[in-house]
Amino acid sequence: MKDQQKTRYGHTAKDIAQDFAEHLKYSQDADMYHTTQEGRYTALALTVRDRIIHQWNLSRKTQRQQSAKRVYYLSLEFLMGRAMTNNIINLGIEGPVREALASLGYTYEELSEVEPDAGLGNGGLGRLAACFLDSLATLEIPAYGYGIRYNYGIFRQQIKNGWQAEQPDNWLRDGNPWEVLRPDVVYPVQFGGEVQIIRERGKDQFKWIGSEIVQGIAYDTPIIGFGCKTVNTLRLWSAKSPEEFNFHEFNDGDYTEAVRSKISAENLSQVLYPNDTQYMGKELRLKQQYFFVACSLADIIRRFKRENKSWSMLPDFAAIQLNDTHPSLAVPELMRILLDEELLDWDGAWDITTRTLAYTNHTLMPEALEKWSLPMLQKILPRHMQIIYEINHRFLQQAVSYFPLQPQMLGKISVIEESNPKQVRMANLAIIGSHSTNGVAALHSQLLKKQMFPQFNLIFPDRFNNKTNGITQRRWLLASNPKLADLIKSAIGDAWITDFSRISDLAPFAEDKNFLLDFKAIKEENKVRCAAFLKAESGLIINPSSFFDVQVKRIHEYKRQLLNALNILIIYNDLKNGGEATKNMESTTFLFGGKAAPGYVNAKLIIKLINNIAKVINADPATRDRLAIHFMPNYRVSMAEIVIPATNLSQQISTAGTEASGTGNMKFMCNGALTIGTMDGANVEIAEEVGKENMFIFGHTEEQIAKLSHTYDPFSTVMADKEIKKAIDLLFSGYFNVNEPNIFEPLRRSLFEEGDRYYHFADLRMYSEAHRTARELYATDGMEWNRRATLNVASSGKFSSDRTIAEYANDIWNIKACPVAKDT
Ligand code: DL6
Repeated sequence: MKDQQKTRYGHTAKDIAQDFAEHLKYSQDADMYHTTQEGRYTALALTVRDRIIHQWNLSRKTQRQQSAKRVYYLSLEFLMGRAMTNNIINLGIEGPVREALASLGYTYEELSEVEPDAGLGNGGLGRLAACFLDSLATLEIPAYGYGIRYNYGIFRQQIKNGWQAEQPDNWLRDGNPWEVLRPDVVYPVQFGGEVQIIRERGKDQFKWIGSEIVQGIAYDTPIIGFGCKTVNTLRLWSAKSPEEFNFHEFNDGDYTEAVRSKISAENLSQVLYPNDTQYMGKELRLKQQYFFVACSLADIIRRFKRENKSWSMLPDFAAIQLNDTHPSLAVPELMRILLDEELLDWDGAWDITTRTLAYTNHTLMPEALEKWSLPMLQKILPRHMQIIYEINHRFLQQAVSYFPLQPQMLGKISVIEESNPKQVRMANLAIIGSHSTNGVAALHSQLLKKQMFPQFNLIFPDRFNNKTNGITQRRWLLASNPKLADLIKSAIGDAWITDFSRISDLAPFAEDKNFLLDFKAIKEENKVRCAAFLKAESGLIINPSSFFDVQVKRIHEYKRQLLNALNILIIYNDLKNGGEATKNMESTTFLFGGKAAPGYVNAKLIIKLINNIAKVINADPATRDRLAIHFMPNYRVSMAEIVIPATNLSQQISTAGTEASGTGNMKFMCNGALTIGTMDGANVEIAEEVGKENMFIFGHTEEQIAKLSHTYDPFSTVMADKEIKKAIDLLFSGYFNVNEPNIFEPLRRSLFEEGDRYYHFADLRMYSEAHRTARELYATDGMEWNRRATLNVASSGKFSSDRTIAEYANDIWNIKACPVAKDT
């Protein structure tokens, strides 16, 4: 190895220190007068990146030389969080990096905290995509993530007078050392215009002539496998105007108009839409979807063409997974490429398309199902609309035989909804145009077949399958809870880092008193770390020795933060009355965190309600030492990494049948929190793994809710329970909003007049009792609490995204590992 290379490859502290100093000087031009923490962070990031680049190169070369099949994960969201710690851990250089920094007078922690989160996602769906990338690389599966390089990720949340205020997330302001611009990977994407019929190679062919062109340019981020040499790629598209200016307009003196069209093109990748469960029929969003689908497919096809194989072999080289319906324009786009550009016939093109694409559904909320106004889709993508009509026509012809006497069924499964204006149903298109539709937890996948898409399940019984979600134990345990990870390593070794089923070896330690004492001490240290973080970040004063009861996730009525708040009022009333239910309650801190979609009025009001309750209760001398409530502003991946390891009780309390899976529930479990939860989403499988006796399960099941829906009356339910009534009376008495009369009226209306869609009152009594059981166990038998917490960790093996990805690889993608050799 040449000397110059050696610094860049070397993994010793000396090599790293030398490279860091060089980057500080030559990449950052830092000297004694110009030196900032940002500069030092960037120098360290570049030093780490240097140690990735070569292996990245080699990974591409290996996969290419072996003509490997690749997975393409198309997702509008990748909620990556910070890269540095994860990369350092996956490269296995944490020790030398720490030593190198220490030798220069810096700490690893201070520099890693400078990195902004890459918040290119809303919540579970985007974070799942990020965990999947980590697992794909670790399992040595050749893979690309494809998405959009938003200039602004999910908004920064501030709390002003209790209300959520949204601030732009300018995460690229100081540059992004992890990404590499690929100016040679650029594709034109067209919109609008018209479809012409032209005669080509003796046939009439459709040709789409767009009226607007935008270019997609690639930015690549390396994704490093742990304990192997594979480095995969996250390729994000940025929109650029094809010309700097419209010179015609510029020369005519209309400078503003010339700049406007450039800006309009580049608007496409400006900002992530901040909604998770409510689709928005916005034209810009539709254009974003087509933009990233068109660039990604063009890139995939270019790579396939290098293989010089017949088109029918595309599914042997490419498996394209659609992360929700956001990329479902891939169906007509791949058809368009095969029909109009490659001149295949319909049947051949359709066979290739359906064998290449697969679709994951992530929601049971009907309002989250994407539908595009047909006239808008027609205007922006006229050729795609023709293809969608044809797909639908052929599908309905085939479907008619399944419903001989029920023509109304065809209306349900049609891609076109006959409303005014007509709508294009993207989930129907994704199911019809792919070979696999999966849900993300067993219950969810059952409900997809039974409730959401029963007719499709009848027609395509083999298409529906389940892939229970998972999370990467490397970020969510090894990196974020280093002390617990060390304790686990000292007990059972480190095989669990790449084979999480091995975490079950920990189970016997649940009976080992010394282990439990260490386990408890680590939780306490994590609580101290968390309290210090929240104080420094938001000025929150938290008692680190209190019981940490945490609900962190997007704010949504179905997730029932309101149920949690109502139970807090029951506790508060009981404490004030010296009641039995709180007699031996430990001092408890309820922590909430999560963002509300900016246009979601009730979700924003729930944040305000929590903050108002917190303000009043935290100031009440009668309860102050026993009960505290805090809303942690700006919940994000890097905050989760500190809060989750500190949690005692994890709140997973959605109405049964509403949460597709949840993944926070898994992160808490493997960090030794106990769960209070409903039989919803992946909670059901968590209960199967650890046993209900090691959780606090409550509430109606999905089937019970379905039955109850015919008779449920929130008003009489409340009236029948004195404690609940008292809590409700307090809530709507103005006690928490003395100077803000009636602000919570919309919540009252939704709970009573609008029928309490999420059954808060049906479950509140059971919830309150389950919570009391949890509190009492914690207060009276700490050892038993820690025993159960340890069993939770030991039972979390199923919830690794490595397991999920292995199942996708076997059952859907038919893909194998392609190991990359270590460079010599
Ligand atoms: O599959 C990841 C994640 C699930 O764990 C959550 O239960 C689910 O709510 C979330 N879905 C979304 C909604 N997106 N859409 N459409 O974020 O997916």
